[in-house]
Amino acid sequence: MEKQRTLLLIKPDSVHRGLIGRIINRFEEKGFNISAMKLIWMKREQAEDLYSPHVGKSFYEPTVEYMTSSPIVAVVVGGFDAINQVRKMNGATRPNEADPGSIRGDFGQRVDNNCVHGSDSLESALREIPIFFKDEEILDYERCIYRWL
Ligand code: IDP
Ligand code: MG
Repeated sequence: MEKQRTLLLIKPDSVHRGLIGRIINRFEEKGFNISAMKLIWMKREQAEDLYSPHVGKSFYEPTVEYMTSSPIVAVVVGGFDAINQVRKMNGATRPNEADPGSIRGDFGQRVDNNCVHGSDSLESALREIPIFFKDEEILDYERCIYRWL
């Protein structure tokens, strides 16, 4: 198993509902590193770039509108098998199909307000992270002198 970095977004509905801390907490409890984090109001170009694989689908434009409608938190989560683990912890795309215990399963109801985003593959993570972070904004825990985990 290899260490990976993945993009987690805490979507507008979650920020609005005061769930930032509880969502971050799940990944901290799991032992993942928060390698970068910022509260931003996503620009339209960023949302279009993020969802470019979905251009032409019926939900593309509403999703771009939703993601730019109010602030979000962008996070780089790092750790072993982080890409798949974060997707699992986020839960199925449709919150009504997401398992209880997952973020979408516990906090969401509708697919168009589904709480979080997680990169779906290594290729996606490598494409998505730079939409939000410069290389130097992503911290390397391997450099820490003291290790607690
Ligand atoms: P994912 O976020 O679980 O990777 P994707 O299929 O990549 O799911 O879809 C991207 C986002 O587009 C979803 O998280 C959701 O916000 C939105 N979306 C996907 N399918 C629908 C739909 O059928 N109706 C409305 N919004 C959708
Ligand atoms: Mg996706």
